[in-house]
Amino acid sequence: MDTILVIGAGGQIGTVLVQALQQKFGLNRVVASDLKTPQVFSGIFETLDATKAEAITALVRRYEVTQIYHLAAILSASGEANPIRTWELNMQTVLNVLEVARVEKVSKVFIPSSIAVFGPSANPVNTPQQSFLDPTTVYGISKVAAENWMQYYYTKYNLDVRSIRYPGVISYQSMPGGGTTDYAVDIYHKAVQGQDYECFLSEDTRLPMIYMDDAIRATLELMEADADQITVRNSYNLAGLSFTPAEVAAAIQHFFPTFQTTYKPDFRQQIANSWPQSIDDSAARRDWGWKPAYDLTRMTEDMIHHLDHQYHADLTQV
Ligand code: NAD
Ligand code: AKB
Repeated sequence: MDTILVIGAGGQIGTVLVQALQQKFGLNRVVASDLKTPQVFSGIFETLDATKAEAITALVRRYEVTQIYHLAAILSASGEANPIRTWELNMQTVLNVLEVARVEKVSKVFIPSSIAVFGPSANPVNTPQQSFLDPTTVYGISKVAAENWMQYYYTKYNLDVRSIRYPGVISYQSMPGGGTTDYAVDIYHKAVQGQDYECFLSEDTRLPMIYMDDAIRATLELMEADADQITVRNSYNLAGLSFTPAEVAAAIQHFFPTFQTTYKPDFRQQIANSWPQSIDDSAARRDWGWKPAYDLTRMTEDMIHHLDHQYHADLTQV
């Protein structure tokens, strides 16, 4: 029976992934951990600073952990405010997780990468799995280094470490934590609250995105795949959908015809300009059968449905 440790469980992806893992493995088989202690939580939660390897080891031993999902990181936009701290946190936590997993014989590890590994040298349209990686952010640099460390631990120690280069993740369940793609969540919240939106990217900035349901399903499918199906051991390209701010605003206007978006690009525009517009994920499709389920229309319907319910329910409680 597997026991799962999730590190960075309180973040945008962790909040949703923990629930999916609890459903799959059982409430008592998932140990959620984060620097921040949640106010309300169902299941096992442990406060953990993943920069401390001995603290990870203690949890792995106490709960006899067999799988680790390591989600703690500082993302692209926040990372530029403090590059050295971002490098130190992103690298130290990844190295700690890999080394603890090796020493403690953890059977599977998941560490996400990002489309942020790509930079100006990669072909921006249908960006291939194998591209020259010259990221412009410290976040992207740390993800490229993490990918190389994952490949190293697999090749040298046969550690079963798996990874996905997530596009920007869009969710109603949790808020994003300091990325360049965050606008694509914020815009829905504003629309559902009856407010207009000022976007920090230009209207024609096309970026790869993915709906949270697809991102979680991809993660679980990759982790369930037989080890001999996994031919990419640094990180798999993954595509969900691609759109511009103007396109998502138009999709929202279908539900809220008076909704207006204005555009005031800031420093995040340069980051977005260095990233792909769309992703070639043929290796993930071939190796473990990846196929996204959500397009822009279906995602918009689902986001608005859930956010409407959240805000409506909040209002009735006031
Ligand atoms: P997030 O910023 O929302 O959450 C990160 C969590 O890590 C936070 O809850 C934070 O408290 C925790 N954390 C920070 N430092 C820690 C430490 N020292 N020890 C333990 N926990 C610590 O991030 P997210 O959006 O959920 O992303 C999760 C992972 O997925 C990251 O590796 C990120 O790079 C990757 N990713 C996310 C996206 C996206 O759009 N959300 C896209 C590509 C890749
Ligand atoms: C960010 O914008 O930094 C993240 C990512 C794509 O890695 N959402």
